[in-house]
Amino acid sequence: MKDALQCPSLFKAYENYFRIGAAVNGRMPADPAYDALICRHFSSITADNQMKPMFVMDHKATLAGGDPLHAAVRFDWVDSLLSYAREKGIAVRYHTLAWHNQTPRWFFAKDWSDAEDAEPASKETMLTRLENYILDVMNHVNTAFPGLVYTWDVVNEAIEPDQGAPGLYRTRSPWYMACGEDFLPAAFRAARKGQAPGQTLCYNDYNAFDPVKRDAIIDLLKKLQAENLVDTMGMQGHYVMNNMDISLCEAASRAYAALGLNLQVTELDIHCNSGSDEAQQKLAQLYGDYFAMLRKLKDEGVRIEAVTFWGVTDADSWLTGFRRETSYPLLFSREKKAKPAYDAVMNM
Ligand code: 9MR
Repeated sequence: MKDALQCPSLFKAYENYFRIGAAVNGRMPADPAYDALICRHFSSITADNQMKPMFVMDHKATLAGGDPLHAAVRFDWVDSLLSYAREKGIAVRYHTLAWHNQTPRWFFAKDWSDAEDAEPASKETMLTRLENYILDVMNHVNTAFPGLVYTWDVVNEAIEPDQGAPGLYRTRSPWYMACGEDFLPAAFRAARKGQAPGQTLCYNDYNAFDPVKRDAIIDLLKKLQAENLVDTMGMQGHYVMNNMDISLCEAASRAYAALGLNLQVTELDIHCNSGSDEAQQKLAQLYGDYFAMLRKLKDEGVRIEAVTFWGVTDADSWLTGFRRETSYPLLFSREKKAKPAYDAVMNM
């Protein structure tokens, strides 16, 4: 395998199709090898964690502020990555504004208490807090870093068929528990107010290829579209090599595009639990077929804005922890070599 820094640029190869992005963590910008790899191969970055609510909402300052409707925010984590992106001329997709996970529980408490049994805030309070938070983040980012962010994950992972509520909403989300489904249009309305020209507003979810979940997401998207609140469907794309079905990915992509929405693949990886030649060849075949499908859709006029890998090399992948076995899911190896999957994606 060739050193990834000796290989032709991924994003340049895809310049006529869509942006090619990667999720990056807070340590990568200061690591010369990662910096070089990111700049060579990616034209978009997403923070894997540090732009999520738990890294932005400031409990101490919120308590000190004493305003029951307005959480205090801090932007040191956000700004450090945005500064890096600006310096390197790389566009940013902002992940994420409203999510059930990685949002502090005190944000949902009446008096901002962090106690497990704290009294929850009312629906009205939560809808106001949501709007305030979204506008604080968007106004800050768009003022301090104009033109850098091209898309916002406004709501992440609100549909969950296993939890079975009408519309198949994720009922155990603190957002759903506080506001029912009304938090979704409220978040997008706030984001419409905060967005800068040229930015798209995205609904983002995993297993978006699954027909049951896909249809529930489509119902949601239609409701949002009735108020012109959403521009882009973000299909995360956390796949598993042994059961990935590209025809379902294609069918779902077409169904979302048929609504008139833009499309993004936002968190691409394909779990593969072996680094053997055979397994990595199989992974390469899947990646090749998947990208051929995406290029075909783009050629047919589907507006694919970006395809983002969830990590730069196999060493950065969340999958090894999540699956409790070593995963080899991306295009670049732990040794920063270009894998057969890289060649397959470049073979166009
Ligand atoms: O990659 C992220 C990992 O470091 C965090 O521990 C995890 C916490 O939930 O979130 C991971 O990123 C997730 C993303 O924000 C939303 N979609 C699923 C991703 C993988 O879990």
